[in-house]
Amino acid sequence: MRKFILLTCAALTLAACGSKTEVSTESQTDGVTKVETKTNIDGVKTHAAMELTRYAVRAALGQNPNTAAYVTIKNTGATDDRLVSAACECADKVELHTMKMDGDKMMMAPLPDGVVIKAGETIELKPGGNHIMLLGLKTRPEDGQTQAVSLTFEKAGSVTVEMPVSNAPLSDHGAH
Ligand SMILES: [Cu+2]
Repeated sequence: MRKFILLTCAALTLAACGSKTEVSTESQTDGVTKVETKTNIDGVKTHAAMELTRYAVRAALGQNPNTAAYVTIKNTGATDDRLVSAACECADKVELHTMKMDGDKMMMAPLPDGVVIKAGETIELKPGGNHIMLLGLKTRPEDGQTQAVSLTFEKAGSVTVEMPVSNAPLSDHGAH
């Protein structure tokens, strides 16, 4: 019996060694939003961090049920990461999209695996390129307002950004 108890204790001790701590923080000042997550799994430390700038939502146009959002993301952490998804209370569905040629036409295409951002790298979601697609608008973002949009990264965690809404986001005058 005594032997059995000792074994149980040994198992518990091992389980306690398999430790994981995770600390996430986010901050937003002057058009710069930061999110970072530090994890320590069994002594292996990961520091994932993103800096978000140049974000904007295109104002809903006429009867168009959809619109788009844009952001520049710099991976300031020590690990490669991935923008997995985005979300907005304003829309039924939010997708990450890219633009690609279909014959001689530029078409949008979903990015189901999200967008990889290597450590130190910066990606731009911008008019004419990769973007956040807000589908089936439930509320219609208007020029001059702000709209909360959430981004989720595989390692850095989730962050909600108050994005300015504009008829010409990032001073681009072309239509989405
Ligand atoms: Cu799109």
